[in-house]
Amino acid sequence: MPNLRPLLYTFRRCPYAMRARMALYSAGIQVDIIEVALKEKPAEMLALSSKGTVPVLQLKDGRVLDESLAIMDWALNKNDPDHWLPESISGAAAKACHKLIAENDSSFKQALDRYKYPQRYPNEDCSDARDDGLVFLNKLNTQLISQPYLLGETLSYADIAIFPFVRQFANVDFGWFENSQLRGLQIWLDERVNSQLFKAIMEKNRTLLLD
Ligand SMILES: N[C@@H](CCC(=O)N[C@@H](CS)C(=O)NCC(=O)O)C(=O)O
Repeated sequence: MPNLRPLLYTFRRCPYAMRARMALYSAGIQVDIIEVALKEKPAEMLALSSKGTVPVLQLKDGRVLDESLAIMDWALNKNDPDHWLPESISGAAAKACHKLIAENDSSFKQALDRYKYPQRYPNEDCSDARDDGLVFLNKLNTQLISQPYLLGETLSYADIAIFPFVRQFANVDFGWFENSQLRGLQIWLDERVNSQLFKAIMEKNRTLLLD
């Protein structure tokens, strides 16, 4: 039987799932939510996407999106009331956006994992992980000193896709982050984390993203 609404498999604290939930929320797309225990993934989710990562979105027509950026793109291409899609700014902004997210999702995420969970890498020396991550944070901070958002004067796809990862990094040792020289980044992160949008998508015990 077809779903009445798209079905989102998510994990509340996963930064990839957060970016997907924010885009769905902004687009005003109602979805049914299944909160997944990563240690015990539902067979139904694995049947849709065998790679076993969240988020996974099953559309009403049965199509499956199992990459967070694909979910963001799908939602915002349906409805982008706040003009998050970088293409709505300029071609150059779109290029800068995708480059920044690619760096976030590769080298920064690698540093984040080693900083946050060094025990998962028993054969690696993770003592430089924070400094490795700082390279990306410094880059973001430089941009955020001269402008309020990563791509300029307005909140965009890049801010939404990246800040959940910066939040995780900052929370590993928040005292260190607060005392760092990353002033632009601190203000930006604080605003994002305290936004109504973020609070809404982090609410517990939701069965639906929007009612
Ligand atoms: N490239 C994927 C990555 C998603 C991902 O790695 N999610 C993590 C949770 S934050 C996950 O599901 N990991 C599988 C596991 O821990 O078993 C995306 O953008 O959606």
